[in-house]
Amino acid sequence: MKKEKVLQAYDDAREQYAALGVDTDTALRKLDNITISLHCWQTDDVGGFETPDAALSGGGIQATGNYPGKARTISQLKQDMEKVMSLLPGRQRLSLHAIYGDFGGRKTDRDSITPEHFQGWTDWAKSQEIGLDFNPTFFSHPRAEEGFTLAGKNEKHRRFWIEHGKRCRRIAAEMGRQLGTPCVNNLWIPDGSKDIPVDRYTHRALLKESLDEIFSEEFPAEHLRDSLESKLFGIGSESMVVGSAEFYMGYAIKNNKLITLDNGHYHPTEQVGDKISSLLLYVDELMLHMTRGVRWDSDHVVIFNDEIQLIAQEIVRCKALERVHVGLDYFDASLNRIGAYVIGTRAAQLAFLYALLEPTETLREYEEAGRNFERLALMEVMKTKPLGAVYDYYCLTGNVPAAEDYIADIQQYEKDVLSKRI
Ligand code: RNT
Ligand code: ZN
Repeated sequence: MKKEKVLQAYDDAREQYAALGVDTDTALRKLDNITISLHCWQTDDVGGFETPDAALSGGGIQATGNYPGKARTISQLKQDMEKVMSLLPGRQRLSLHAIYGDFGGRKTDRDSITPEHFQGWTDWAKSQEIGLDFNPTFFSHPRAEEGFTLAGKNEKHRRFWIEHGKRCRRIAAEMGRQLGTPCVNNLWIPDGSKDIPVDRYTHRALLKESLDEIFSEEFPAEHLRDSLESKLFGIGSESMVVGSAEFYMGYAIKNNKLITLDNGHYHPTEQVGDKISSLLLYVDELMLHMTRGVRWDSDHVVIFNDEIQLIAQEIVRCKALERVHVGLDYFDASLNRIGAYVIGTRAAQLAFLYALLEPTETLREYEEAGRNFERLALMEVMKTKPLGAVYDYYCLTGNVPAAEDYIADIQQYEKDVLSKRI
């Protein structure tokens, strides 16, 4: 897009929003403070680097597709993330899973990982001037094959996973310490059962006990934040998931932990955006896993849809941007993976920009005066205001391609880099 065209369109957009009492420059300044945590696992379909040909397995989640070009080494993953970030305005972080360590070709089981296995990542993050987040990996492992980890009745396996959980917190805290920005360590376990269980209580009691033990070691909040991610069902855990919404909500409120809201983890008509104002009254901070479920928790690429709009709107309306860690979570192996990141991150940014460009005060006044027609009308009018022109200008000032221009960059990267990986 021509620079003059972008500037011209922005001038016009600024005027249109100003007429409604919305300052686009202020909105863009606020947007620029939102750091999006990019999940590393879209680069390689949640494979990780424990073994040369590791693949996602046995965790109640599934990546489908076989588009060529996935990252097969740590340096390929870094190269891909650098490409992604070069096409995004604003700031990002990287969220790593424990299986993405640098194990130097040596068999390193989950109960023996240490901060040294991630020092290369921390050094890289320093060089990129980005922060890191972390996730213990409780799936794709023989000790998870029975469908249970921290909530399982097999005591040997449970002890193994508790040790993994403890080590991950040490790794995350060390990343946060070295990088000077707290590392969110997000805990999700696949534990659950395919068919109707009769003893849900013991599994949940075991999970509580395991978490108490994992969290018994204290770390400064400037280094580490612990977050807990619930789920409704998974593949092979259709009848019961131990770590349900109620379970973690209770645990987090009682133990001062964060809640991760993954919008693929609820009933399809439930709106995660609606949960934010309630949770903010009881927990200090939230983490988001922005995703797109299609019929089930299918982890499609995030797009600018109603669901993520409401999530962003509610965070902005609650004035809670400082209390929410924004992250992405999807893994679609059927399209260019670099493109998947850029689409999804831009969609998340658009959702926040859309929320920041809302004439919230006017809408609130209508609401309090019972002017329901006016409230709905203005909300509808906002949908066709020139949001894209404001976002294009944001891209321009961030020195990244605006609008459709990034498509050609990704095609070129596919030609030069990704296609040579096969
Ligand atoms: C699974 C959870 C979890 C995973 C990642 C890979 O349903 O959403 O966040 O997607 O840990
Ligand atoms: Zn998730």
